[in-house]
Amino acid sequence: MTKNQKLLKWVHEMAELCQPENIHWCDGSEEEYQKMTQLLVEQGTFIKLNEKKKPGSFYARSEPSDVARVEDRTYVCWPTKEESGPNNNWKDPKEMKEILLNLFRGSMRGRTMYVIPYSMGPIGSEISKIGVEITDSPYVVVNMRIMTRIGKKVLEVLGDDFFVPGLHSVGYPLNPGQKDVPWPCNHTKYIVHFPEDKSIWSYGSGYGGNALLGKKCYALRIASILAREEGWLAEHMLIVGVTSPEGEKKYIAAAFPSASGKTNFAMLESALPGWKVETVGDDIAWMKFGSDGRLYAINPEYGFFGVAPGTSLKTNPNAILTLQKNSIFTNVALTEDLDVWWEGLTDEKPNKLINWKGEEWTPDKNEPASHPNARFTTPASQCPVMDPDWENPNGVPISAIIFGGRRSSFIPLVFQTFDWTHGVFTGSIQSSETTAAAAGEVGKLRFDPFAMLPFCGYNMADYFAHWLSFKHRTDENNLPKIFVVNWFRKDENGKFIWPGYGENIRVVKWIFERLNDKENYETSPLGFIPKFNSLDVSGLNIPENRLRKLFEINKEEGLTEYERVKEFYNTFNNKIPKELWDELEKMKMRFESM
Ligand code: SAT
Ligand code: MN
Repeated sequence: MTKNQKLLKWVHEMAELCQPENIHWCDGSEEEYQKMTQLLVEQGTFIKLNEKKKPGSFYARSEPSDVARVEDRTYVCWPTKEESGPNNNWKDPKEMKEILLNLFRGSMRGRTMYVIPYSMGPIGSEISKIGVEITDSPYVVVNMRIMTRIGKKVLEVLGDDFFVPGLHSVGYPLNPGQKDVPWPCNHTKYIVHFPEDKSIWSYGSGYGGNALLGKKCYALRIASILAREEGWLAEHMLIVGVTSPEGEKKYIAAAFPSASGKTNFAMLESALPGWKVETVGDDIAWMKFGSDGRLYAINPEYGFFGVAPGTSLKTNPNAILTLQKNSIFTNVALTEDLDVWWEGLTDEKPNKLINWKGEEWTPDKNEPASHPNARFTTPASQCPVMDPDWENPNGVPISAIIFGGRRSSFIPLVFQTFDWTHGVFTGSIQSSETTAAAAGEVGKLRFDPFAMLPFCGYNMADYFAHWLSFKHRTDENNLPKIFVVNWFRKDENGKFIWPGYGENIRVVKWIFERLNDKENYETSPLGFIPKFNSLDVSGLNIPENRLRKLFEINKEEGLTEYERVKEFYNTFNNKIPKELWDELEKMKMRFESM
């Protein structure tokens, strides 16, 4: 199994604490997966889907209160609150450990404790990192097997080295003879990170990023801490390879908040002939310097945990092709012939469904049949447009970074920032309207710098400084150029102006041309925007006044934004780097002289 003393000791101690009935070390084999999915079917957590429609696939419904990440229950416990920053919930680590020890004591009674060794990134790659998740949820095990590389091979590579320990319990112990429920969880939830020992403790939820600890907890929160220590970047970004009709290829990374179209962008089917997009990753990028001084990115994940509603052959055909088999669907709707359905999958709604709550549903019902944060878990290797280099252990060279948010107004369809410092400033003030990926209000504008607000494992002011420092780590010419996009701008009637999806390639094309120094821009107070007629809108039939509206930049809104940002920066107790304050003043002056 393993001779790693730290691992053996930790598993032993956690078993003493949680008191499971059995311990199972996951080997990651196909046979083990079969057994576990079978067990989940017997327990009522999984329904096996129609083998003809979705071979090897399963359907799960969560408890209606456990449907998304719980940001207000997520903590990063540095020794001081200052180190965690205003962007994280905080408690004194000793106090928090006490709380958790009490919750975890006996929390796995009557259950099996699974030990999942996993690798974020190709097993054995220099850039990859290893974690071990202990969980009492077989649902988590089978999802982790799709989302990360797990099992025996990981232990072999780990040897005696460092790993990130992550303890997870659904917090639903079983008394002798007590019947289990399909989705065990607990009303009390804690998702906690301890930077000092790089450990993760997650209690009470079985859903997504709360429970699959390799994803947000490790690959973003803990990894962002490691990245600062070691001089690299762990980011909430998709990665794509873009090839022009001339056969030139460039890689682009893009940060968007959760449930804002990263998976769609990552698998984009170009609406412009000759342009091709290939997928490296859809959610997380780890970027490190190569020997040539450029930034290279890997996707540390192995699968996609994508938002189902809105995904269709029209909006994202490659995702639909990916999820045809060996997939897990959570909180979508179930059809009469045991297939899955969600809002937007087909124009016509099925006559009869079982909704995500397990109730009969007909189209006249006034509520969606699937939960807005319903998800598919599906292997990346099944995606027909995976980039040939998606598992390259050295990563792919990044030429551009895009920041995107949901903004109904103010932010134009696309602009390029003036330089690295201005780009970092722009990332630091990125804002977006909230989505169903996190529990809480939807559609509320909030600052979400670098789309990392819920995922940065330390004070974001220090994170901004870390980003700024990259200018001094290499020649600035080696660094990716930084852009901003906004697909979500609305007209007076609240309708989206830009068609989005496959048409977004037009924006990518403009970015691509900018990277080749084409004179296709003009200067605005926000940055370089497309010169009129330089964005390829051939065949789109958007009237000129609507096109202009996509790029409208308003002085008053700019000055309001200035005040918003000032207030935001002031929440960081004088920690915001002076360079960013200077950028803010420069932005103000540009708007004033409009
Ligand atoms: O539940 S997850 O955290 O994996 C999805 C997301 O919020 O991006
Ligand atoms: Mn995400």
